[in-house]
Amino acid sequence: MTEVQAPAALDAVAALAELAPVGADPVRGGWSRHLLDDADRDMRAWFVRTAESLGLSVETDANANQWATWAPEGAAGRAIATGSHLDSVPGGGPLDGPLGVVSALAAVSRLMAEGHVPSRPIRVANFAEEEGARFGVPCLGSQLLAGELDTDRVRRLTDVAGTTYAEAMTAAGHDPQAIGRDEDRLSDLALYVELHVEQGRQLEPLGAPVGLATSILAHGRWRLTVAGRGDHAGATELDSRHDPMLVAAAVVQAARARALEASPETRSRATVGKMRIVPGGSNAIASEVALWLDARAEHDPDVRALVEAVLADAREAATAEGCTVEVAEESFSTRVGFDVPLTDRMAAALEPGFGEVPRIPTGAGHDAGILSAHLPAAMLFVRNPDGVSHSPHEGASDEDIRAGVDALTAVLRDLTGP
Ligand code: HGY
Ligand code: MN
Ligand code: MN
Ligand code: MN
Repeated sequence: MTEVQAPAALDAVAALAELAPVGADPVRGGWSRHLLDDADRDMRAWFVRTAESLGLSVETDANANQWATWAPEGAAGRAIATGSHLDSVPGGGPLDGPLGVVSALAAVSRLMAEGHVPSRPIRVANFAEEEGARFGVPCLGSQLLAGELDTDRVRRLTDVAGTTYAEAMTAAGHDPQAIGRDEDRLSDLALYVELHVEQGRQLEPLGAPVGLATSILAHGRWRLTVAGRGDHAGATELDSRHDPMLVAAAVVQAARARALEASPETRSRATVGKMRIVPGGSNAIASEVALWLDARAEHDPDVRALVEAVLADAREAATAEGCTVEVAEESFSTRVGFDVPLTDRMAAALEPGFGEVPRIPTGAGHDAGILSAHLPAAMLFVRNPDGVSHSPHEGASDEDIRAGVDALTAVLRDLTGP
């Protein structure tokens, strides 16, 4: 009788190199992979191909999240879930997202190769639109799955080209009417562990290749639309202008000033990283400016207070310039404290290989944060020597990437042990 051979274990560094051409952005630098665009579809196709080559069964749920399952004979009960996302911010780095998915597939393949028999199924997830770069709402796939969003509102979300979420889903062969809380899938999961590249520089000074997450700052996004009067840059006297760019500039300044005022106790931070100027001509006073405020702080009320302070400054600046401001909250994510018993268990599983693993907070949002309200969730971070993320310069050494896979393998082995 011939034995069925497990496929060779997947090497995470090689897999990331394979993904490098997908969505490489020649204009911004880095990578742009947004929900169901060509790059995202190529990433998704890679996920299916790679998972199937390892013998996993792949399905896409109603919210466009992908799942690859390893459920050999003997695996029973609720599944252990791991993974991350394959989409990116505009011009992002190579690891924010893909590292967690690639490492999860690599860890599963390692367990297969060593002949591990999991007591429970292991599911590897690729969550849709984690960055919210196309439709404005971060962790869109996991939030929909968890029933955190108004599905009518989601169907109407539009991208820059005016395509709605419903249209984009339909075009890609998904049924937009089927989105929303997925009770069966959610109740089938025992817990979720997400590996992610570190964002910020806490592990490097500690000399640690991996860390465990403690918490995520409360955070949200607000769109401010400032309307003024478009006019000629040369012919319009200064005292008769209603220039929304002046208001926008005041908002950018207020974001920094108000966050500084509230720091360091509240760990407040506020950023304007995206702006749309209409009509956007160098010799035209703008008629309208839309700008996006990203605000974060330790606790939910700190974020609310920060946003109110920035908005008060925005309204004052608008009045002074004879402009108007409209505000829309695009998303809000409450503060997350990760599951302590699960994190303790992971620390114990990592101890033999890694010693005492540092525990660090993060200011970045994650699908693990969304899921933590519904099931035990925890995170593993892989050292990022410069701490840079949401930038093409994000990185981790090959050695640390492989250490991350070792760590996730140890965790999954423990969680699915006899
Ligand atoms: O914006 C964020 O925190 C994220 O990386 N989704
Ligand atoms: Mn990110
Ligand atoms: Mn991420
Ligand atoms: Mn002219």
